[in-house]
Amino acid sequence: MSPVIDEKVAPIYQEVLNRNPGEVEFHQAVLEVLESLGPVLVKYPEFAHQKIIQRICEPERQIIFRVPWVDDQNQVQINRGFRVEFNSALGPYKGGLRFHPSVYLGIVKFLGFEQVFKNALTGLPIGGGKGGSDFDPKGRSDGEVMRFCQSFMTELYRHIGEHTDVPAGDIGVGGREIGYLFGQYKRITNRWEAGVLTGKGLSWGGSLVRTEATGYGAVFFVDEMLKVRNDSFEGKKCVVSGSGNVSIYTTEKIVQLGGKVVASSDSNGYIYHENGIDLDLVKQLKEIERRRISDYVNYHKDAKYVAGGNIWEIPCDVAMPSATQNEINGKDAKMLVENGCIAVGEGANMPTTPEGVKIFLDANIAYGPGKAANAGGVATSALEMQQNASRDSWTFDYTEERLQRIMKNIHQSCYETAEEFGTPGNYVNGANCAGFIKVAKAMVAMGII
Ligand code: NDP
Ligand code: 2IT
Repeated sequence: MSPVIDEKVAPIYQEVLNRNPGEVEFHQAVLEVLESLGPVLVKYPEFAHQKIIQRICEPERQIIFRVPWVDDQNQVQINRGFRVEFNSALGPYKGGLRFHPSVYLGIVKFLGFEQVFKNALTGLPIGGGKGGSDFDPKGRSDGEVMRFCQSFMTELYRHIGEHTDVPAGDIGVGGREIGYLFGQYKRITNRWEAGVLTGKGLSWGGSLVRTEATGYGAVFFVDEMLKVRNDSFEGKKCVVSGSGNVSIYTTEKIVQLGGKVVASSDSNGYIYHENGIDLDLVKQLKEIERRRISDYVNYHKDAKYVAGGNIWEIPCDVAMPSATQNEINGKDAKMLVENGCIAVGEGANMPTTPEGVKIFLDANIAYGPGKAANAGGVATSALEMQQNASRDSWTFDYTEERLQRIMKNIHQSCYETAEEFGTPGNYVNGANCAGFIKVAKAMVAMGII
């Protein structure tokens, strides 16, 4: 059954539209959550009296700042930096930084809003926030990226801290950027404060499994959904979009669980390799040499590259969108379902449009929304914070086991909550209601703040 917004909630959504004009991705993320909440207000009338939904939709703090830097041609460049500290009911603000030319307030707010519920679902003590910049790292030298990161942190440092706000990576922000950001924070504050950022290098406070965590976690989540249907990854043909951090480690774990990944992409096109993607090559091209996915076919003559192609045209059993928001539209979703796709697990944040979500739900396939399926990344960030706080570091196997247990628990809580509110099998409702209730109860306990 496709969702309809409850009459008590509809005016709240209207108010969000009025107060945040033009922020279409934020509107989309809010509507998706609000559509699930009608039955929650019936069970918890105090949430309405306390105006919890209205308060949750308004970020606690939004910071927008100038980021000036000098490029390799000695030209002054100016970017815009953002940090939206959305909700700290459950812990310090926690969420990634995105460096991509499309970044503006509406993107940062949609990501920050979703992060609040995602982080609640992990069961760990983290609030929600997100940040980033319209800086485009593509084609920039290491020196340019370093100078940009230093300028960005020269403003950001005053707003963050291990007990206040703990940023990490997202699109365009990986280990290299976290290193430059941490170095500048340390220099400005004269504090070696490991817990201020996550995704750090392994020799200076980072956690094993953080690099792999989002992809591995998303596959663990889909595996749980498949188990409910007495199925598994064994022998499944899978399509994983993107070729960045999330995509690479999603592919790695699918193969470990007996599946085959036949396609990979970037914003220019996709590659199709019937025999299964050569992941070592993708890692070399993307993680080390920072090249385009099109170069893959120079090394594998039996693979094909489709410039500007739509990866969702490829028939598959399991689809795992792992690139960006709204990468699967209604037409793509219809195609996937018609081609026999039985499960979709979102490694990316909000990769499916509302029309697409409706098609997946109506088709009754196993559909795991991003805020549940990709929570393994931020959960492992919280494990990194735990290790930092106790000045300890855990083994790979122990950390991965913790991640797998967290993903199992998230799946179970979404599954049971969907049932409790009368929509069995609907992980969208399950994730939205379970995450919301956890944050809402903490907000009620803390009074009107
Ligand atoms: P990366 O920067 O490592 O990789 C991003 C990948 O997605 C690249 O292949 C990129 O292609 C592609 N992509 C990015 N933007 C677009 C676009 N506008 N159109 C088409 N393709 C695009 O980022 P991550 O792998 O870290 O992030 C991928 C997704 O996962 C994002 O939605 C992110 O929010 C989400 N996520 C990430 C987590 C993490 O821990 N890193 C945790 C949870 C969710 P190109 O190189 O051509 O731009
Ligand atoms: O969207 C996400 O959950 C992330 N980009 C990871 C955030 C984090 O703090 O690890």
